[in-house]
Amino acid sequence: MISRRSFFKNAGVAGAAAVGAVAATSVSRVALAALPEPVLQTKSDTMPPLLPANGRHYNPVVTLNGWTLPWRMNSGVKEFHLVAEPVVREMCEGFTAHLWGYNGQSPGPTIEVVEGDRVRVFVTNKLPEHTSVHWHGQRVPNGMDGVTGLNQPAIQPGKTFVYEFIARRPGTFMYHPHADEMTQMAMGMMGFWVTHPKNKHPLIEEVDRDFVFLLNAYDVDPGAYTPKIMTMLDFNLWSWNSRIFPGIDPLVVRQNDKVRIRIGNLTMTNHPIHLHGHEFMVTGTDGGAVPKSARWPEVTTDVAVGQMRQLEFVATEEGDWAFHCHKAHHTMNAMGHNVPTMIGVDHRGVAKQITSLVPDYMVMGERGMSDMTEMEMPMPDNTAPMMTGEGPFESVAMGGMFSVLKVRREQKSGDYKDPGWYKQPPGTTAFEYTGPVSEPARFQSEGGQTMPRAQRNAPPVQVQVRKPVGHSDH
Ligand SMILES: [Cu+2]
Repeated sequence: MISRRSFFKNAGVAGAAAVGAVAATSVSRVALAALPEPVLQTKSDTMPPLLPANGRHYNPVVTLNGWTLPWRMNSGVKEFHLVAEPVVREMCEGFTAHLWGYNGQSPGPTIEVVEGDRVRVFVTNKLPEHTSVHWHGQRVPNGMDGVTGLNQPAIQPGKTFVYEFIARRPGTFMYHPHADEMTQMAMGMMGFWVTHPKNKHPLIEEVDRDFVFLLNAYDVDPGAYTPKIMTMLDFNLWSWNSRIFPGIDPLVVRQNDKVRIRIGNLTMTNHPIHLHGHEFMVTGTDGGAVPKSARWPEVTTDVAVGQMRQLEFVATEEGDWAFHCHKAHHTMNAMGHNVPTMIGVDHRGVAKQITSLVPDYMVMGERGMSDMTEMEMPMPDNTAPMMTGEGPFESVAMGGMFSVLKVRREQKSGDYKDPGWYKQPPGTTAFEYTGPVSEPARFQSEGGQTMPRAQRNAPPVQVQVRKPVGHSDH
């Protein structure tokens, strides 16, 4: 974490408390005299929870591959400074995207406050176009809701605006622009907001670990750096906090910890989020805590567009448990979607002829797509591998919205360090059967009855030639 000390040299005495009482219902003009210096983040690592240095105490959240924005207290007001700006985000090792975000990263930093806090957020616009910030889900005065044109004039490039309100409702929220949203959200402008309850809350339980992340999606051509902003549905990178597997950190917990995971969706489609090894309850949404009588157990919960979900469970089962979006295309990277299905097609001869015309043509998927994990194919620089991630046995063959919940008995409370792969107790791993196998008659033709071996005099198989990693619009 670094701060740019000289950033607001001319704006006043950074760090010095402004004097004067804050009016209860309006933005204090005094506040404008001294901006808190912006804190920037240069890394895409998961930062340890930020314990509140002042103000009311709470149990902080952990932002997956992200961080929480420090604040300063100014006459009882929590002051934050967001800087909307172009950022360089490493989405996984070997693949970097040029995005827009806040304070050096996309998504922006998580903002954590306590119910009843008076909050003042300075927003400086360093983008080439106007912006605004909407505080999704929160009860704010109408003029603080951030819809450009409706609630406020836009924040022009180079300008700083002040948002001020009381965090009235505890819960799980997010922030994002309400100005040229199609561009600004496709470029990665968004962040998480958590308002912790002031007192013991009947529906908000205390947990040992509280993870947060946003679902986002990008369309970056292989070899390119900047997302295509006109894409509506056919994105090729499905990410959590602008990271793609194997770039997404594991969620590390101690066995029997009570765990909460808060997820918000700012993509253009829904994501059924699935946890292995445990059942969870959806205990809350961006609309608030779910009444206990309305909760039911799930292992997958759909997070629709513009929605947020809070999952809670006790991590009783030791191991490395997959945690991912259940849409199969969302656990792959840099996919072109106009590739014909080749399963069952033996095109050894055809491929040879094509290769003489298209030298780097690759026969793809005649035994399914998992060959893609080991294939060395010509790819432009700065391209995310399609399916990858080394596991303890072999490649996990995943990308995109995939991570691992690591439950360990020996993990110390409050320790988020990756413990490495789980050592399965002897005799508890699936193994190969080596005894005799009886063969039913229908096994005798290749592929069973539905996919018989090519008949004689059959018309020749048509093979469409496509490069594997290309991506085209429809
Ligand atoms: Cu998904």
